[in-house]
Amino acid sequence: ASSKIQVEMDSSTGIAVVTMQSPPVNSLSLDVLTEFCISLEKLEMDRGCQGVILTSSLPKIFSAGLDITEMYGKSPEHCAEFWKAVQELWLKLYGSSMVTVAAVNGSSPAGGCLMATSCDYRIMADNPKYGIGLNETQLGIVAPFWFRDTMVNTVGNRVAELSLQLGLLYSAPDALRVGLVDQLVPEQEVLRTAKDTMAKWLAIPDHARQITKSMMRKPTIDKLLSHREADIANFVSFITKDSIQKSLKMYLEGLKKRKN
Ligand code: CO8
Repeated sequence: ASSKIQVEMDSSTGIAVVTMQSPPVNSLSLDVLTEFCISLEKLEMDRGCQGVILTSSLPKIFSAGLDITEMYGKSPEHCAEFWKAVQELWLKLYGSSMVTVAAVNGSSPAGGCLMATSCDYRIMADNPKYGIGLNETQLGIVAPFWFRDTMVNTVGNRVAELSLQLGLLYSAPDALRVGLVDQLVPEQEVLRTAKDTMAKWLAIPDHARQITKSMMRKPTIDKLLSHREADIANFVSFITKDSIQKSLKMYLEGLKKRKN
């Protein structure tokens, strides 16, 4: 299979650019999640790598989030395996000891937003057509507690509550206003700005920064680690319900219809 996650390591700067390249929309299938996890694991072990910039090769889309077809019409066993891979990627990214910067060069709904908010810093293209947020309720599904926690840790409880209940997708300017992203720059400058930002983060004594990051994030990570199996069981029983499968079907059909 051709690579869906491209890793470009610059050993002179210690920065790796990890590019999602899974057309048409960089949705996170089981294959993509697995490859992504392995790439992050390798970088984490690489002593020469201190920072990761996460971006997309697709114009207009950072990531469409989880691949809905992995959750629709699949066996409970498949759903469990898929969910375990989603957990694994989040644990690796949110818990990374490296500096992580999201170069959000397009729309980033649901799981895409989760990945961006799992990074230490977010730079987004200043295009109001690009949306970012946890829109799960709009699909009739419920973002799990660790999606919520990641959101709360980024924007605070009030904005997270509005955002999650209403399934809000924020335009880039609105995302900046509520603190969901840290900075907007013109589209062609997203990656360069991410590199400049990374250089500033890497100038901080790394050991102190790592311990501080861990102090901030460990309680959130430990919560999932201690409820991992229950979270999988909960996902599987929820997603395989007839009513939820029906919602997903309607949503998928809506996505397809929009085009014609
Ligand atoms: N999964 C699978 N297929 C997708 C997805 C997706 N997330 N998103 C888009 N596609 C498909 C479309 O159906 C379409 O397929 P086809 O070519 O066969 O018609 C193709 O990709 C291209 O999509 P669009 O034509 O819509 O492309 P656009 O460039 O017009 O728009 C967007 C791109 C903005 C990304 C748009 O596709 C979109 O909004 N997608 C849906 C995003 C979304 O809502 N994702 C939510 C996924 S759920 C999730 O991530 C967390 C779930 C937590 C589960 C908790 C349960 C307990």
